[in-house]
Amino acid sequence: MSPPAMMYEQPQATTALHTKGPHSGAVPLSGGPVGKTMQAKTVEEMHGAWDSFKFAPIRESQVSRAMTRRYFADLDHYAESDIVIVGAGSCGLSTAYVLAKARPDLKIAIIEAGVAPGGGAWLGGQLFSAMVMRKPADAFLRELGVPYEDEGDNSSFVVVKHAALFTSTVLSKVLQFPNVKLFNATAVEDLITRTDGKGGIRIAGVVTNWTLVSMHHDDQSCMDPNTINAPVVISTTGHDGPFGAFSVKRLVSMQQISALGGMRGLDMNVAEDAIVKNTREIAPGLIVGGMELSEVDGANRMGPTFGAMALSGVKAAEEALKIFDA
Ligand code: 48N
Repeated sequence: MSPPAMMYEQPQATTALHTKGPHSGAVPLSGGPVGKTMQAKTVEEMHGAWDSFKFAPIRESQVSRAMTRRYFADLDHYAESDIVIVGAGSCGLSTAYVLAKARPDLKIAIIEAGVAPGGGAWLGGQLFSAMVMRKPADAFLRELGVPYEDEGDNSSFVVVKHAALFTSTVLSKVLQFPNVKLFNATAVEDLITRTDGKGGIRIAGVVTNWTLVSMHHDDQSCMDPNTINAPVVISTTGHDGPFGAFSVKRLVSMQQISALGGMRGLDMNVAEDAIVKNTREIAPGLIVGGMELSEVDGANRMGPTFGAMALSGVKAAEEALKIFDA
């Protein structure tokens, strides 16, 4: 005979930050008696009480259900998104922040191939920690609340003491928006298209798969992908690399653009202005920003300065809103 199922009420949330999730609530527990749980409302109350410390009891299946219920509910919810952002690097995250703040009514899905979002923005350059942003990108840092050091009134740039401070701050803010879902460790491996009846196409969403699956299509049997429909896709997949410049490369292989311009040599002054100014809709329904743009436009690279990534994200968001407000 199985042990009596015991109802275990989840402890009431102790701060406003902890809200009951969509699938929380009393769940049956079976197995040993529910031990006395430390009723600590604050960390301070735990000091000196370790001898009697005990976590609230749990059943492993509760953990599994807490994760999978939410994940698959999100997959269902975002199967029809308003905007998909491909790539959660500094440009993609900046885009997501501006869009999610401006339009809380829009469903925004971010697809990031890496387990860790952030792209190349965890270090300032060549493993050095500090991140340089040229003015006026300091305005975006103030918008996010990222502290920085100004190199002086006549300086043309500011310095964030660690690149991870910028990236973790924008990532944290983006993840807190209720209308944003980050699907990381997930790759966009194709674009959904519709014909415009005149020999052209409109981008209408993305084709996704677990990144590990995308990387092993050649050595496993066919593993079909998933899809997300969206009228606007913003691609910020960075310059060339294993997954880089994904969408613009796909436009070439779909013969929608003849060839990539190919990223040019490093020229900070030329590169950053061009990337921000030219962030745009390069095919109906597809906006490209950040360093992916350098590959299609043949723009210069800027090296270890990130103001253009942030402001290209601001511009990409504005270009997307133009489409929605049209
Ligand atoms: O950081 P990146 O590579 O791209 P951006 O454009 O956000 O920022 C570029 C910036 O880091 C620089 O390169 C700096 C300024 N240096 C310039 C220079 O001159 O060297 O982020 C792109 C993200 C990454 O996290 C990738 O994992 C992801 O996009 N990604 C994808 N995610 C999903 N599906 C894909 N097909 C895909 N391809 C790339």
